[in-house]
Parts: sequence; structure tokens; C-alpha cells
Amino acid sequence: TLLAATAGFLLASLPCSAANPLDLGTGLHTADPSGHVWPDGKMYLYTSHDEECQPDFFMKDWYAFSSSDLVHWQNHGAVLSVKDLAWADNYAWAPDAAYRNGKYYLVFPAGNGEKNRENPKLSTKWMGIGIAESDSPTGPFKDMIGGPLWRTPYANDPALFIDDDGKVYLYAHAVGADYSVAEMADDMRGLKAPLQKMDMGGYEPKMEGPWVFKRQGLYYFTMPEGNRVLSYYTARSPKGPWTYRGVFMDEENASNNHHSIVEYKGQWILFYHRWLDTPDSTCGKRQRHVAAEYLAFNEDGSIRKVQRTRE
Ligand code: FUB
Repeated sequence: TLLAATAGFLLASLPCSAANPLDLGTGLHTADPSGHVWPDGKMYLYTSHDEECQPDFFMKDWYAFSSSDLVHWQNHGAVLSVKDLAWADNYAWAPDAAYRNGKYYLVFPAGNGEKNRENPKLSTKWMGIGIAESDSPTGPFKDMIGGPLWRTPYANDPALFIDDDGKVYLYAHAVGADYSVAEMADDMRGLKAPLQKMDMGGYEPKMEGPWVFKRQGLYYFTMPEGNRVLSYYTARSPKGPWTYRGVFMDEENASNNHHSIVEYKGQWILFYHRWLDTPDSTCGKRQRHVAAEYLAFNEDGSIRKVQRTRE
């Protein structure tokens, strides 16, 4: 299985049994994992945090974890909380992170539960994307601009991608403007130009949680299609035009998924979350747990279908 094999592959002296979902801390429910390998060579995971039996994804803070072997994880605690924000008090949903010029950045969605101000017909609450920075990968992160990067459209699930030329791209699930991208300003405090719609080759299912990576010169735009199955597009540029390539992880338990994909010591890893029965749950409901699997590619760059494993 992934984690046992990873332990053996990376550090033969470490024990070869490990849990999947990952052991990130007893009783702690985490979701929406964003994996990054920073200059110290460790894998860092930035996650959202489910309160026990929370209603309607009321979520309050973001966590960081690190590991050298993907088996033993250190919990660095909450690295940012909606308590630290002047403009939001709820919906601490899926974050992402980036490292640039010695600084660590956290992009995050947050909201205040109000109806969408610009479009009151939308029955959804309002959410925006914020950005925070820190000198350390484990925070604490500080809100850089004291507000969201933009107000309209409503947006969540941001993802940052830094290309080989140093340009930083921000992707997000933006209602009515899905499949959009913007280049971040050099100081990371705003966008160089407003969100721009990408050419998705004529196929645009509902999505959340975009994640972009590059492998052998090919760009991959991956997402939970319909909020459920993980699927992907490829392109020769970070802004597309994109070609749909199919599903690489099926739906489980009729529940949402959210993922990230990162190369670590020559091995591609998929982080995602599962909704699993949780015996000690006080509301008897499934809770979310962060898990990981190996990701493999075919000769033509296509992603092989991934099965979930339990250790
Ligand atoms: O965790 C809250 C939301 O659920 C995320 O932002 C979505 O991607 C889904 O995982």
C-alpha cells in the first residue's frame, strides 16, 4: 500500500506499517489537503479543519502538518483562524500555499455568512479569497491585505501554481466564472489582471477545488468534477486551452472530495479526503479524514485510475 511502501522506499529503517487515512492527530478531523515540498525537503500539508458534527461546513481555522516519510506527521496546529481576519468569521474552507522569495503564502476562502451582496438572488452565502504570509512554513500566517482579493464573483477553493519562469497563477472555484485563472501580482497582494476565463475544449462540468501541476512540460488541471469524482485536463500552457482527459478517482459515499498532487522523492502522491464512519462521532455521522495514494502515469501522460487503500 502507499504508506507502507513509501516508508520502505524512503527510509528502510522506519516501520513499514502506517495508517491511511493519515494519522494527523487523534480526534482531529481534517479535509481539503494541499501538499507541498518546501526547501527543507519535508512534505507540508495545509488542511481545513472540521469541527465535530459542524453544521453546513461552518469551519474556523486552517492547520499545517509536516513529514519526512509520509508516515509520521507532525501537527503544527492552527496556522490561521477566521478570528485573525477583519472581513470574515466563518467558512474556513480549502486552502492552498506557495513558497516564493523566502516567504510562505497561504491562500484561503472565508466568508461571513451573508447572502451574496452583488447578486441577492443567489441563495448562497458570500465567500472570498484571502492571502496571508509568514516567514515560516508553519505560520503563524498574517492576512496581507485585510480583505478578499476580489468581492465578485463569490469564490472558494483557491489554488496557486508557480511556473518554471516564476509566474504565479491563481485558480479558484468562482461561481459563474469557473475555469478561470489570474496571474498574481509580483508582491502577491493582488491580481495583475482580473480573472480570465479559460478555454476548456467545450466540456465544463460543475467543479470545485482546482489543482494545477506540471509534469514533463505538460500542465494538468485537476478537479473534483461535480464536486465528487477527480478528473483532469491537460494543456501546453498554464492558461490552456485545455483538453479533457477523464476521471482518475471515483466517487465514494456520495460525498465531496478535494485533493492535491505533488511529487516527492521521485514519486507522485495524491492527497485527498474520505468521508468515513467514525465510531466516536457524537452525531453518528461520517467525518472527513485526509488520505494519500500513489499516482501513476502512462507513457502518453495520462493519469492511471487510483483506488483507495486503507494502509
Ligand atoms: O471543506 C469545505 C468545502 O468542501 C471545500 O472548500 C470543498 O472543496 C469541499 O471539500
